[in-house]
Amino acid sequence: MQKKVIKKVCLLGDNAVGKTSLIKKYVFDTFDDKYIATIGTKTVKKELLVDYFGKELNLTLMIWDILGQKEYRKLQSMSFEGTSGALMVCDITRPDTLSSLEEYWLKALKEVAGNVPVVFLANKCDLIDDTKIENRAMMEIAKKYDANFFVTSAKTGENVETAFKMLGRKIVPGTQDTEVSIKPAVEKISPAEAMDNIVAHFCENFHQDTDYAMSVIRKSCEVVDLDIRSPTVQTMNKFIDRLAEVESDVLSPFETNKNKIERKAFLAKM
Ligand code: G3D
Ligand code: MG
Repeated sequence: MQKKVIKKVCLLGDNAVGKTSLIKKYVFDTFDDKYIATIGTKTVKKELLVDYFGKELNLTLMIWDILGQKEYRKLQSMSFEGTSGALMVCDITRPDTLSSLEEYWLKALKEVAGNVPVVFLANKCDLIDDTKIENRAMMEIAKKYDANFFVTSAKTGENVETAFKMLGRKIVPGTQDTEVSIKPAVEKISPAEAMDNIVAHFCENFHQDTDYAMSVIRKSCEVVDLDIRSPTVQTMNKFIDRLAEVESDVLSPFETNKNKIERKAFLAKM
């Protein structure tokens, strides 16, 4: 039987960089030359096939189109909840939209969703004469966040499908390039931050019901005698092992192990 997975992804970036247009092109294969104001958030579904251990995996992307105006921070944060990855979009004709990805969007995403894979897009590459962002600048930022970047055009369709597919591959365990962090590797985190990341990672992967996931967290803390106010490496290690035990009942051995490794990676950042 073909394995099926549903994942939520977001497109982030300043107003008018082309987020809505990219989604329209990818999902409906159309492009409007007129401005399509995004009101609130909208979700569209797209199924794709990704390679999973040499087999085809049916991945359904729930694609969230998010309002780019920075004043709408609360609405944006609500939309980031439970996202498995994001396309970070800038407009190749406006350099400020690239700096904004690092200064605003990546931070906002991480606050809510933790370390999730991202792919950078320099959109509107059909506007060759107005290009103001060099490939080198895109390469630098992508390298810093251990991610890929693509030059795209929602108008011509260039690299649009490739970019979405790449994100799909990154968010599915067992496919290439899954070990991606949106945090620069050099940055250190506190034990509390590590714990926060571990808990968020568990909630995101274990169960759609956060309350239920949190009850498992509380119980697991008790079992391994972990004091949430002063977690130590030893207790957090035991805690992660305990979470893996719980997860092994519902997830495959591969996914259980992958989650365990990703959670232990947070400890390594301390
Ligand atoms: P947003 O959802 O990020 O806010 P939109 O952006 O998708 O609404 O696009 C904003 C404007 O950029 C629209 O044009 C849209 O047609 C244009 N656009 C989006 N992607 C591309 C692209 O790849 N190439 C070109 N040439 N234009 C693009 P207007 O003119 O209405 O502002
Ligand atoms: Mg829009």
